[in-house]
Amino acid sequence: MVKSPAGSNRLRRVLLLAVVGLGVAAAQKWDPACYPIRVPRLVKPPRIDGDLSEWKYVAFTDGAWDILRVRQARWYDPTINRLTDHANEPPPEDDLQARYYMAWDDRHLYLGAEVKDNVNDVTDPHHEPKRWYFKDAICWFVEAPRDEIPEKFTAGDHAFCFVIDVKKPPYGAWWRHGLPGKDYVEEPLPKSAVDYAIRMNPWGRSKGDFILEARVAMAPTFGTGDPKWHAPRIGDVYGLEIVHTDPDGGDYGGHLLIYGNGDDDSTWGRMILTGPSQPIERKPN
Ligand SMILES: [Ca+2]
Ligand SMILES: [Ca+2]
Ligand SMILES: [Ca+2]
Ligand SMILES: [Ca+2]
Repeated sequence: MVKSPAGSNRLRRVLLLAVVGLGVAAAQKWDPACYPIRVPRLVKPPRIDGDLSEWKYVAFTDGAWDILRVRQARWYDPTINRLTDHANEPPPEDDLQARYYMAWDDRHLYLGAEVKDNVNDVTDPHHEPKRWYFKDAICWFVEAPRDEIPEKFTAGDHAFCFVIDVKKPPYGAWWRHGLPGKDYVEEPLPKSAVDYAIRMNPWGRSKGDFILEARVAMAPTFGTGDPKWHAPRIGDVYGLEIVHTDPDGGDYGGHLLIYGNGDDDSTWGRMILTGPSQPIERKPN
């Protein structure tokens, strides 16, 4: 079939727009290699008591996150990164804002968060132990070690999820992970492998605010997954995504996804275990 000149011009325009569109999409694609997450080794193990002050200044953090900052991130997808509106909501930055901290030593991964939240919500009308994402929770998704293969909770993928419930129910520290030959294993983190503390309203500002301080033993968790995992050493590369859920009275509610796009571990950030870091130095003037 011979196309008319008008038809072929139209076709050229459509093709050109498609190519430009693909170019924009490619330019905006999230490349975890562009944002290395350097997690320092701690010289002195912290006390797990809901106060991060003894280690937060020598840990990894990249400052405060809220939906406005996440919206500018390359991995942002409005269908999964969201806040909810149940009327009478505060401004978006007061609905959920958090600083996350991470560090490691020979045995443990240390996880911390300082969070401003308007409502503490840990009730779920259809509760199941594995439904941390229907409650206020922070979950660190870690692939240990990182590889370039897209996988969803196969052996080597781990999610350490903390429900912000001061009653610390049996599902309060949850472990979604993969075992060789078995994906999406859901179970509580073994008590012997985890220690955590939650302090509510630490700044006298909002009853929804909290500090979470946790440590997870690596050998009994990472050691069950990818056979390539070994005891942590400086230079090891893991995958990392943080998922922070915030229903605030709704059902499936707010989600901040940091450093990744969901369960596909090839979208997770590149986390590098480094040697100890020094606190920020402040000059006399
Ligand atoms: Ca502490
Ligand atoms: Ca909130
Ligand atoms: Ca992978
Ligand atoms: Ca909340």
